[in-house]
Amino acid sequence: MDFTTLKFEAAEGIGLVTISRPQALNALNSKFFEDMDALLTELAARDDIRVVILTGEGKAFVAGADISEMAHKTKAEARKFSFAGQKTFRTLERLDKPVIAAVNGFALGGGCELALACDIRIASAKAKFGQPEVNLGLIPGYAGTQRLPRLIGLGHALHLILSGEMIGAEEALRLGLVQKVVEPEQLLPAARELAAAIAAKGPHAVRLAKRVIRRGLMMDFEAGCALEADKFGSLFEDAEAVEGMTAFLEKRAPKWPS
Ligand code: CO8
Repeated sequence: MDFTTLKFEAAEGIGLVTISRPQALNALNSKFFEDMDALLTELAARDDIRVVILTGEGKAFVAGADISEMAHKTKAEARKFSFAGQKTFRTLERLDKPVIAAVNGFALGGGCELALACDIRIASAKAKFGQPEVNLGLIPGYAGTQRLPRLIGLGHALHLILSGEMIGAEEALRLGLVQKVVEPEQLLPAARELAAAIAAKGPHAVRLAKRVIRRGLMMDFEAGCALEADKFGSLFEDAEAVEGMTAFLEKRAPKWPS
């Protein structure tokens, strides 16, 4: 597929998506959402891809929504733009394969929100995070107000969103906004290593674990536990779990059924 704002390659079960508009610090414009929607449709259909890595080209992961495109919108257009972006990020979040954000630089505004919609975030020591919308007289519009407090807690989310403060990778790690910080040259190797480790696990189990965690978070505790028990049980009709447990008992590595 041919994209203007994205580069995409796939090998050994891992899809690497690079947001590529470095002249504008990968700011998210309408074309990005068009490209991303098409890529997500392809990723959902690709059984050969088990894990996806998302990163940015140049010195930014994504420096936010494209302010030059956003500045002249009417109320109705801005609302539509916000909904459309939320829908794309929700599709990304619901993708039936884990997505690792490899945050190489600025992850601001919509860029931080994009990282939040991924499943796991690894940051370069040079990465910077923030929700600077209040500096522009705005609030987050791609569900940052909803995902950030769920990830790092109410107090830290209010602090970041109300102050617009930019924080470094180590502080993001301390807050639980990212799961790991590595030297810049180690970012893609570390993301690939994690992706390969996940890709080597039982594919059905990985898909279900993500689904149960994500759906469970939207439910009350009892309903989430019921969902877990139901999916746990369903795995026992699955050749994959039979192979996984048999391999353990036979002291050998599992060979997952295709
Ligand atoms: N939109 C458009 N262009 C951008 C953006 C952006 N978000 N960020 C950077 N650029 C452009 C700059 O204008 C500049 O272009 P040019 O070379 O043509 O002047 C180029 O990228 C390089 O940027 P800088 O020269 O500013 O680079 P610096 O290293 O000096 O600064 C910063 C880097 C600190 C990241 C700085 O560029 C900056 O502050 N950028 C804006 C960050 C920001 O405010 N982001 C939040 C945007 S609002 C948002 O994301 C809301 C999301 C919800 C939308 C909901 C739909 C309605």
